[in-house]
Amino acid sequence: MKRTSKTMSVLVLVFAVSIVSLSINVANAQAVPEWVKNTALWYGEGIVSEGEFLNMIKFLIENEVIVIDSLMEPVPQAIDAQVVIPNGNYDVTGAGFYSPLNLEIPVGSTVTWVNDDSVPHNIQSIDLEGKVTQLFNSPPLNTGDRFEHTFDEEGVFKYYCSFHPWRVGLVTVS
Ligand SMILES: [Cu+2]
Repeated sequence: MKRTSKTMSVLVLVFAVSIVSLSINVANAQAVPEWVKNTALWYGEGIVSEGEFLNMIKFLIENEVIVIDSLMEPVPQAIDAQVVIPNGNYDVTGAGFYSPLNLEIPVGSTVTWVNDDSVPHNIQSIDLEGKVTQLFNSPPLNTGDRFEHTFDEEGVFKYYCSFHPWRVGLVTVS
């Protein structure tokens, strides 16, 4: 049982390394020394310690058999995010702010606005002075309707509802 779990962790580690590195040096891969192969085998069999196994991985990285080129600049992962137009959003005296009021997302992410209010709203992009821009402009959204926009550039983007212009929200893309 112990042996099986150790073999599994070897597989998981090797898999993780190959995801991170993206580039195993194929030319150098021919030159993997016997002791490295034996260390991997013996670690799987529980003969050598985890420290020795990790030293072997370190050796492969230091000798550029495994080339790690994606650790320095992690690529931001685009996500699917949502902004809710809550019930009571239309009411200027209420607290029905967009939720979240300032959505922070990685570049390339898609935002979906959902109207959970009892009356129609729209989503119009505006500049910092409050003037409508053409970046995204939804049709009127009835209760339950959705509108989405993908943010391909970094920046701070404002929007409002032209029916209820006191409702202003932000999307911060980085
Ligand atoms: Cu509105």
